[in-house]
Amino acid sequence: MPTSLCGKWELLSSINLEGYMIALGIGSSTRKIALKLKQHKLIEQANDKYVIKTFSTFRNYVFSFRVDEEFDEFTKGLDERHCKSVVTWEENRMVCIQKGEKKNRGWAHWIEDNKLHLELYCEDQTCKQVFKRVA
Ligand code: VL7
Repeated sequence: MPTSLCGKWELLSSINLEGYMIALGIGSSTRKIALKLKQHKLIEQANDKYVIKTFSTFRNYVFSFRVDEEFDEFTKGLDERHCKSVVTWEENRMVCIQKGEKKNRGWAHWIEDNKLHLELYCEDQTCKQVFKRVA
């Protein structure tokens, strides 16, 4: 079994969130706010169902899925697009492909050095985030 991603996480660092948001077509005023946010994540699992909640003082983003089952994702409060998304495990990485209007879109989560890592990618841009565990 892969290391559990479940729990509460607090953002430590982001690299190239700006480039990722530009690739998604996010306007400059929203980008400016988003860059300053302290994000938290809550990852929960019940049987084969996962819920990933990303919180901030500005907006929250919550979605749920079953591994290996395609689902309709609407990125409400983010770029507001519809995707056909599917999450799979690749070794110890939880990998999502988000099929839709944007090419080469998806993300991957994994644990390394007790931290939660997230790579978000869209077109030719990759954003890398690291989260630390909080009680
Ligand atoms: C990823 C960047 C930037 C629009 C608002 C910013 C609000 C807090 O989807 C996410 O995580 C998933 C991967 O899909 C799994 O953990 C949340 C949000 C970070 C998106 C786009 C800026 C507008 C940020 C919700």
